[in-house]
Amino acid sequence: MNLRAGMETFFNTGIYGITAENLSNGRDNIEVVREMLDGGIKFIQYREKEKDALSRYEECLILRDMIKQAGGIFIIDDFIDLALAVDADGVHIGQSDLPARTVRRILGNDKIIGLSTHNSEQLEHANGLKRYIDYIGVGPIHSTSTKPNTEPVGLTYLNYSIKHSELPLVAIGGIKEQNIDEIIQAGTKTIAIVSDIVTTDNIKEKVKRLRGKIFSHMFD
Ligand code: TZP
Ligand code: MG
Repeated sequence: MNLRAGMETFFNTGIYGITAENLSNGRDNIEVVREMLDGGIKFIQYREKEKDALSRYEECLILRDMIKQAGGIFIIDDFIDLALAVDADGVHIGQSDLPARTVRRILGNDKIIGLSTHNSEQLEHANGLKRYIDYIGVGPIHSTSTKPNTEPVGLTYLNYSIKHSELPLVAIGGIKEQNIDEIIQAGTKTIAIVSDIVTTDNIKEKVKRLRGKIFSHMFD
């Protein structure tokens, strides 16, 4: 299957899981991702800004095999070289990273590229980059200590992006089991959650409950 063309099937299955070992209550990323996969998450992003390159590489080799075996998709935040080195399925980039077109040139045509957006101008720009990118991030919806010093964009921008995005989108930022309903009701099909998942004792059950909420809305 062509990964980019088939991405939406995976993408629209609810929860987009993201690692944060420093929030994982002593568990390593391998253990946390295992639980995420067991709970049914198909899209996993490796986000580790503080570790050294070798630790990231060794960990991602293991994660790549685990995620592949579970039939999931493995995205790396920020590090294009790492994504190529471990043959991940794609990368997620921000507004201050290399231009999407350049990242596409480096990665070739088969890898998935996601781009964070924070306002309507960036969304319009992302629509113009459709040839190069595969999905956009929309957020932070609410302020969050997982990514401090960023302005929340609220439901206003989420609603705007649902209406105007020509690409699949994932909502992110301060989304938790207690406030996920409004995000689902806005029409979001894919929701990224970091702290509310990785800090939880029973990640597998948490993920199942979160996915259940999205699915039950789909069949309302
Ligand atoms: N980008 C925008 S908000 C965010 C990222 C990576 C962090 C979201 O973390 P949490 O804990 O789900 O609020
Ligand atoms: Mg980034």
